[in-house]
Amino acid sequence: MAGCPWSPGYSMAAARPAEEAEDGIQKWKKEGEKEEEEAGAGPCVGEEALRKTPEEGKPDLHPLLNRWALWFFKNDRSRAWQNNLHRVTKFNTVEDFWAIYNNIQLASKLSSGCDYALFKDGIKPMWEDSRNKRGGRWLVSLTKQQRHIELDHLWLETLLCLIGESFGEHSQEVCGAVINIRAKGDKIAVWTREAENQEGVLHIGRVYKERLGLSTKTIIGYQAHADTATKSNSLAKNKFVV
Ligand code: MGP
Repeated sequence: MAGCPWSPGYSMAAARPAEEAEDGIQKWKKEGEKEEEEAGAGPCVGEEALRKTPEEGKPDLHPLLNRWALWFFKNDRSRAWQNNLHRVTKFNTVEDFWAIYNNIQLASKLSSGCDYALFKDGIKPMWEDSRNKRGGRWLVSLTKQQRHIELDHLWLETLLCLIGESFGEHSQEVCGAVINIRAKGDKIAVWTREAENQEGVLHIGRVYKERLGLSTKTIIGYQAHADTATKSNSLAKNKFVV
C-alpha cells in the first residue's frame, strides 16, 4: 500500500529483537552439532534434540490476555470512510507488540488525516460495530504544540493501558483506542462498549487520566458514539468528565 507506515518486508519473526533470534538459532545449531558428534556411527542418542526446530529453541513468549488488531486509516476523500480503514496486523504476545511498535512509524510522523487504532480482535474501530454502537469514548484533545513533545508518549501509554488490561475488572468494557492526526489538533481516545455503564466508564476515565499523567486541572470528557455520530465533534455533549 502506498504511503503505508510499516516496513513492507515486515514479519513477526524477523521483527523480534535480532540478538534474541540469532542467539536462539545459534544455540540450537550448536546443540545439534554437538549431538551429531556424540552420535557418531553408533545409536541415535541425539535424535530427539535434532528434531527440535529453531522455534522450539526460543524462550517462552509472554501471552497477553486478549488478542489485539492494529488498524491504519489514511484519508482519501474519493473513497467512503470505511474503505480508508485497513487492518495491519494482529498480535497476542508482549514480544509481538514491541516488534510491531518498533517497526511502524511514530504517530507524530504520520500525515494529517491519518489514524492508528488498536482494538480487541473481532471489534472494528467504527461506531457501527455491535460492540461499539452503545458505547462511547474518553477523548483527549491535544494542542498543536503537544504533537512534538507529548503525543507519542501519550499514545504509547494508551496502548500499554490496553494490552496491560489496566482497568481491573472494567477492562472488559474496553473496546480499543484511536489516535487521530489532525492539523487542527490531534486526538487520542479510549473506546468503551457501554456508555450507560457509569461505574465502569468513570473508573476507566480516572485510571486513564492518571496513567497519562494529566494534571487534576485538565478535564477530559466521555462522549457517547451516538452523540458523536449525529453531531460534529465540538458539539457532542460530554456524558461524563474526570
Ligand atoms: P474523525 O476522523 O473521528 O474526526 O471523524 P475528525 O477528522 O477530527 O473530524 P470531526 O468531525 O470529529 O471534527 C471525521 C468523519 O469521519 C466523521 O464525521 C465521519 O464522517 C467519519 N467517521 C469517523 N468515525 C470514527 C466513523 C465511524 O465509526 N463510522 C462511520 N461511518 N464514519 C466515521
